[in-house]
Amino acid sequence: MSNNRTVTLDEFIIRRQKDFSFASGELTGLLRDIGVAAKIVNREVNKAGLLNILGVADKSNATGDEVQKLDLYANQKLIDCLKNSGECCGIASEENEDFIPINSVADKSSKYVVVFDPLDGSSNIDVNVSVGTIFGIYRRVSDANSPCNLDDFLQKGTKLVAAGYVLYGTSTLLVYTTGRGVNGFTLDPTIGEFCLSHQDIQIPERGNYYSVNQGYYLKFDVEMRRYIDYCSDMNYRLRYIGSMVSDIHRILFQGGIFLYPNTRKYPQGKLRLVYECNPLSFIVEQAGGRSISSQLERIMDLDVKHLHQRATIAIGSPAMVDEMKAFVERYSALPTFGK
Ligand code: P6P
Repeated sequence: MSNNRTVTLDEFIIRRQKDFSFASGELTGLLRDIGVAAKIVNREVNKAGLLNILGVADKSNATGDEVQKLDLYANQKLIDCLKNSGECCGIASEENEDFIPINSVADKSSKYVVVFDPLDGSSNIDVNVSVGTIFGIYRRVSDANSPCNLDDFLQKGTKLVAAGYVLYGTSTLLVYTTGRGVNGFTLDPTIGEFCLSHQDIQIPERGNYYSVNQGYYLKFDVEMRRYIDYCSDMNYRLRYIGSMVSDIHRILFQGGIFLYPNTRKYPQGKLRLVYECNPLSFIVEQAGGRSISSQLERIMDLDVKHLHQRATIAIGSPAMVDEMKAFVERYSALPTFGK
């Protein structure tokens, strides 16, 4: 692909499909539909302050978080785009308690299901801090001639066929993988197209950033507190804006480690495994990074028991996640005095 010619997301996806003769084009269609939904959400995110879609929608979502109006808008747009495409047979969203079966369009039974967090970090919306959409795509495991079922969504991260995020920041970026590397596309508002801007993204081996909610320091387990002390001793810089997509995006591009360990309030961790941790772990691993839980298990190997399951996570540069793992193993092996 020539270096200076504009390559749109659509063109890139179609070209990549040609690499796989057996590709039916469904995944291509699905990725393109998500790109369309992202453009629609972006349009509203960018003018949210001008419309009456700021503020809390006096609702709470499947996991009890207050829902911002833009959350609901983004959720509905993604559902509408995916419903109309006929490219997927079911959806699971952070905003919906249960999964949503999608009837086949023109009797074409789709083989994919989509999981997403329509607007992650939404508590930042009212203060104009960047937010993001996270998605993952699985091949269905249920009978192709029947509606999708819960098993289609409770698959390990290792079964993802594609994952991505859209970051609505100073510019709007869509980053995705289909298991053959990670590529980033910046929305050019003058032509309304996502254009290839970051080809074959590789996470730095290590970086100078660590990203954790330092406010919970005293609520972390002692070995995690000692590791965070170590990050400070190493003069890593703390960067945390409370928007997982934004915090991890920085680390994907500049290196570092993002941590959301277990706390007293969230003994299983706060972040959701299905539509936050697994898709972002697939992307970071495809870019050469690592993603494990505070219990040092690979995130993408974790059993998925329910849609809104929470997980602890340490994700980022390989050398730094390996360092954290070794640190916690060493500390946990010490006698229990002083815990
Ligand atoms: P805390 C946003 O609500 C979110 O789900 C993630 O985007 C973010 O990383 C995390 O929660 C922030 O949580 O407890 O630090 O405010």
